[in-house]
Amino acid sequence: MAQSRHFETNLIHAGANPDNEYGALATPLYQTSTFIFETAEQGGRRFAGEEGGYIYTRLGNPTTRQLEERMASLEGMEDAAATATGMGAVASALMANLSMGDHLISSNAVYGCTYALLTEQFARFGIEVTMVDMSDHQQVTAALRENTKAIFLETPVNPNMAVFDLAWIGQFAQKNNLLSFVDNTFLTPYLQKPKDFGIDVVIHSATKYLNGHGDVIAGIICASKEQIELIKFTTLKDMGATISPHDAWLILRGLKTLAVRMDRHCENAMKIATFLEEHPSVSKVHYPGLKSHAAHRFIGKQMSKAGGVIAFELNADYKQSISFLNQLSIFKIAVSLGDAESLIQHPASMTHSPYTPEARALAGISDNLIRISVGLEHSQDLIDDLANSLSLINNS
Ligand code: LCS
Repeated sequence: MAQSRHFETNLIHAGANPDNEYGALATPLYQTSTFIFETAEQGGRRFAGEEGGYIYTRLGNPTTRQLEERMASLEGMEDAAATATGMGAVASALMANLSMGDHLISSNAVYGCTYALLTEQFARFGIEVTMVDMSDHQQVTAALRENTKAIFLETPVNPNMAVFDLAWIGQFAQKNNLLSFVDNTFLTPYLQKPKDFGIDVVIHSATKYLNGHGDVIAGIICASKEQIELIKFTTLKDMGATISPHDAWLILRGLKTLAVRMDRHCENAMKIATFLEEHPSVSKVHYPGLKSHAAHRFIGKQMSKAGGVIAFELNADYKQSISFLNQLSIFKIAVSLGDAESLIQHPASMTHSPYTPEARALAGISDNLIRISVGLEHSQDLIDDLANSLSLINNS
């Protein structure tokens, strides 16, 4: 039934309520590492998979389960697996499906630690990765090999807000029998549902908008029942990036306001992007909500709105860019995104420092690129803060 309800209702109600004999409105928090078996035989049956029921929180927990069912419903997928971190989600999902000798096609612009995982860690395990500009479909096609198993991307890209054509990528993957993975962290299922374009596995850093309050590190993977079972009973079980039930509980609380928060993030971001685009100290603004953005045509088709992250380039050298950050007062200099507080950071020296300078240049991450995560403060206060700091650039 929940499937036919609206997204905003599912944010609050989707997924079975864990045991709730007292009728608590909020999801009960099962802060327990293990579960008591009534008899030794019952323990054996649960381990053998002959009987349902919980065993040990690394393998499953009722509070976590509600988060998984809710997120699966929101992404329109059959099932989900919650993880300790977003990187735990990326690594568990990919490593459950790739083995030594397999080949992966990835976008050349991805979050810095994802880049390190794909280039440094995967190389140690004999998994080959080709990184391409995913807006160039010829490059994607040319990267295909006999041993290509999967394709991975973020859209919009962290940090430079490039957008890729999910319908084309979904079809390309299906035609070539590849498993497709999309990191949907920047938009959340409220603004973009990769499943609608035939994508197989959707990944999130739940640290960001899903939780939304800057107090949790977590991740989630949404996919078919079969795929989630594979991930849960291989990489997640044996490598152990399992979420804490307390973090799952906090994310369930944060999710209830996702739609209202995202609307405000998008509204504020649009005003700030417009302000930045008109400012003489800013040479380029990367925000798909702006008509000037190369992928503006995807708004209203692939993604309903452009989200709350903006990247921009200053007409300034490195020293001036750093001084611009240091002069801000409401914007906090911090990595991460998706919180109530507006955050600002310098990708080349912070989130994307695992890249070599050459790889950064290829991925379009210049040294004067600044990324902001627009928070929920009043937009005028944010614009005033930016205007004040920008006015000091030429004097620094
Ligand atoms: N995927 C994307 C798109 C991300 O932006 C991040 C983290 C991750 C995965 C990993 O998630 P985590 O393990 O941190 O929960 N992005 C960060 C960023 O841009 N600044 O700090 C972390």
